[in-house]
Amino acid sequence: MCVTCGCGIGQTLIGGYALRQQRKPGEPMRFRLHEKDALVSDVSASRIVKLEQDLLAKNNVYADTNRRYLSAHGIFALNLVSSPGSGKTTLLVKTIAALNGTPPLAVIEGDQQTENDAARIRAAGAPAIQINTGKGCHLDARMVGQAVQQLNLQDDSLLLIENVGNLVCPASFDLGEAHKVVILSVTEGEDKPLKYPDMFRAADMMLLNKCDLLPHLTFDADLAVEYAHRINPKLQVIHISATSGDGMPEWLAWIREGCRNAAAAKASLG
Ligand SMILES: Nc1nc2c(ncn2[C@@H]2O[C@H](COP(=O)(O)OP(=O)(O)OP(=O)(O)O)[C@@H](O)[C@H]2O)c(=O)[nH]1
Ligand SMILES: [Mg+2]
Repeated sequence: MCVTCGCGIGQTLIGGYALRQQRKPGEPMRFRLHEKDALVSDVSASRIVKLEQDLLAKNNVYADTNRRYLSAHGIFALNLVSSPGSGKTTLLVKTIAALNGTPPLAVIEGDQQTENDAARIRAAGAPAIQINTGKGCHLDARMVGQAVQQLNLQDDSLLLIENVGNLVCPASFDLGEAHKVVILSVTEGEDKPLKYPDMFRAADMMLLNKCDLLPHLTFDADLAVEYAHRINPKLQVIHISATSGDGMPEWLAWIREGCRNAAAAKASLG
């Protein structure tokens, strides 16, 4: 269970397979937050904080394992996070076409339901695995670790992870990625960094997407960037349009540099 929001992971499917359970059959779930669950009624606020810390600590162990695996294989991994519909999959499809196989890449798709996005990625020519989180609202490091095993990634490659569309919970979960990339589209309003600061604090890169629509909107791009920098002064920003291609060269250059660095770090390990 996600104690941040109370969502469940019981229905998670990774490439159509159920997420392996850690508890023994018959053993109760350790965390219950819904009111109907008996365990929750006398859970104190401090206990909930403790449960949340335990959950994130456990996630961090899996994330560290993922990170060690990825760095040992020179794989540059990005975790794309945003509201639903900001253009993550469209950007990935355009990125796959533009990179044209160099470096080799694979995609992990996260959604509550449907294989739609994985199908879009496969149609664009890249291997993809879909994680359906059921009632869950974010990917966690254990899910990603299992998906990585199924994907059979190449050394010195790129791994692109599209998280579940949600500007809240994915901020808290390290997946072992090199960077979180937050996508904010210009139809969402300038104030999103102020309203959802955790996500903009956790990210290293912000893609301000759908900039082709700016002439038709009252969206103030400078103000959105100012708000984002108020939350995270180090946040890099690229103005981009997945449909027109504006900003894509800068985005691709950033990816290629990350891949080069990941491969060089692997080589230096011997
Ligand atoms: N005008 C414009 N539309 C875009 C752009 N990028 C994506 N879209 C549109 O935005 C809609 C949502 O795009 P998706 O790529 O499915 O967004 P997503 O973030 O992957 O959505 P979820 O996976 O559901 O969270 C689609 O209709 C896209 O065509 C863009 O740069 N400009
Ligand atoms: Mg998508």
